[in-house]
Amino acid sequence: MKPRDRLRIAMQKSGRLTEPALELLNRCGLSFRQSRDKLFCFGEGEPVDLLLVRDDDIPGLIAQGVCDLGIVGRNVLNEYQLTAGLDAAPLSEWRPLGFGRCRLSIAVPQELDYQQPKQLAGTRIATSYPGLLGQWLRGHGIEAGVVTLAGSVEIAPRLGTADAICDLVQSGGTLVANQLREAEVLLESEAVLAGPQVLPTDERGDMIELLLKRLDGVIQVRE
Ligand code: PRT
Ligand code: ZN
Repeated sequence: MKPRDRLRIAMQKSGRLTEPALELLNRCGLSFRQSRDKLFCFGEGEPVDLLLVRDDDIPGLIAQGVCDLGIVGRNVLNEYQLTAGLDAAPLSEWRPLGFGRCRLSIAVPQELDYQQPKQLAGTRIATSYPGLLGQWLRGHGIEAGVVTLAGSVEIAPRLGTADAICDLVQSGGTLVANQLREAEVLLESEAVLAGPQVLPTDERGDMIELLLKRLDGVIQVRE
């Protein structure tokens, strides 16, 4: 790959994390001009550009070295680490960013008298997070069917394609609307700054260190 002298950060193009991520970068003193196709934002002062993509693509872009850093949910980062395979470059969570908070939870039908994980044995659980769910099930010694769905996970029990779900929960409103209730929390998530485990040794590494310093200042003020 061609060496780059500008830092490139991947972030969500359009979704829950877009606005707070841009605001945070602005508060770190970075400003951008968007390209016409809205896929790229050129850094105006500092040599830092943004690549605007689907959140699910962010860990892979960092692992491939297409981007140096990414702003992504811990849920997406951890799922990638568990499912990307051994060849993929390992990534690190460099900083928690304090927005996009939610949890990855198992939810069961409201009428089920849920008491303990053991009750999930032999059930089918629908999820978009087969890696994280599989890890939790193994950790609890539970054998259950994992039904991987790309979206609309919460309606699977009503459709009869699953007995329970494992999905992101924030207010809990979606669960209530689907007659489900939270049974187990697998992961507390928020947006994080993700990057390679080892920083590049060129100017980009220096730029990352500077960015981390500014980020720590901004986060400290906010807390
Ligand atoms: O297009 P792209 O793939 O980039 O977007 P996306 O649709 O995959 O992502 P998006 O914008 O929905 O979410 C981006 C990230 O925001 C997630 O990966 C999480 O890290 C974080 N986040 C925070 C959430 C939520 N809160 C959230 N509530 N992501 C999704 N939800 C959904 C959840 O899946 C469920 O359908 O909202 C519903 C539950 O919300 P409550 O409030 O009803 O409990
Ligand atoms: Zn996504």
